[in-house]
Amino acid sequence: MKRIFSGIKPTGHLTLGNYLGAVRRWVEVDQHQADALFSIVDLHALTVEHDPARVTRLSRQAATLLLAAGLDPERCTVFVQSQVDEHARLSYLLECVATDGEMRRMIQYKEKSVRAREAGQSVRLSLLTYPVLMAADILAYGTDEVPVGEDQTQHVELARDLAVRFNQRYGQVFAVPRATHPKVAARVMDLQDPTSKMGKSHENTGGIVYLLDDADVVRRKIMRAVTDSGREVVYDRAAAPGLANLLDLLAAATGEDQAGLAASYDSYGALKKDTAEAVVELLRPVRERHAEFAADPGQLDRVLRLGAERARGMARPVVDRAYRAMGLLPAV
Ligand code: AQP
Repeated sequence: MKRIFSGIKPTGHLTLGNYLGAVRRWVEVDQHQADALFSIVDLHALTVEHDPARVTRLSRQAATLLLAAGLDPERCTVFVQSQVDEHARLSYLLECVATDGEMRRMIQYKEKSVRAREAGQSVRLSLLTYPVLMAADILAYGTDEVPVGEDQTQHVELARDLAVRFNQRYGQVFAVPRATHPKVAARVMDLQDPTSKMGKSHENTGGIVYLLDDADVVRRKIMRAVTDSGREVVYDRAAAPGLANLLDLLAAATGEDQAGLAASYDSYGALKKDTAEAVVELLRPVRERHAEFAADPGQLDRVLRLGAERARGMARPVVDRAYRAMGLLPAV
């Protein structure tokens, strides 16, 4: 059976981008057709300045939201990355396969290191190396497919490169994974700045729809979305990115196609109103179920304990093989 791995980092409250780019597919498709693992990748949240108590809170909230969105622990493995030591064990080995130049070319490193310096903060070494940890997350499970939003393409490519290089040098240990993206809304843009991605850790929250936003807040954010200066409703990502983003959201929520939707509107206001209602309805069941799951924290603890046990059982043999292949003595 195909193996799928994907993760989400607790750097902020989950957004509509996370849902449409990743989580919805995990729920609707991936957990039904593969041996799938979904992880709260909390170690990745430590690569920039962080508040420990907040990371703890956000990790639990993210896990609760994954269950609320419909991940079924009977069908798939839901776990917290830091509870499975194999990720960190393998990461070091892969650091011995990756190169310094490869790391410095990563777009997210370039962007975030500039941001940290501008904020007067030092750049953590882990910000440079975390794509290797992400490769370890993926490769430790013999993963075939990694369902992610478009922003993660470069990181999955790195995981592929490291798997191929490792296998060539030390013998066949890793499956070579590939990224998969949703057909629609693979890159949801910020409603206030439709040229940049809607990201959960971004500071300006006015253009970000969070999964736990009240319905009225969602409506307000979408009604205030920055649109383009024309009058006609067209689907053109380059010339009219604000409209294209709204059409992507409406298409993702309704299952219709963007160009057809564009042709059926003659005003921006009507498009915004329908998009707002469609998104509110899309998120309503997730919010409602989140409240139910949040009322029973013991259940989450049980799911995560079982998930970590299962994940360890899958990762350990792969990582042990990698240790032996690199010449390290087996543990006695
Ligand atoms: N805007 C988005 N559109 C489509 N997919 C998205 N994803 C994230 N944002 C969008 C996908 O969600 C999964 C988990 O994302 P993440 O936790 O790695 O990143 P984030 O939500 O973007 O959080 P940050 O901290 O704000 O990240 P940075 O600043 O690193 O981008 C992934 O599959 C991702 O593709």
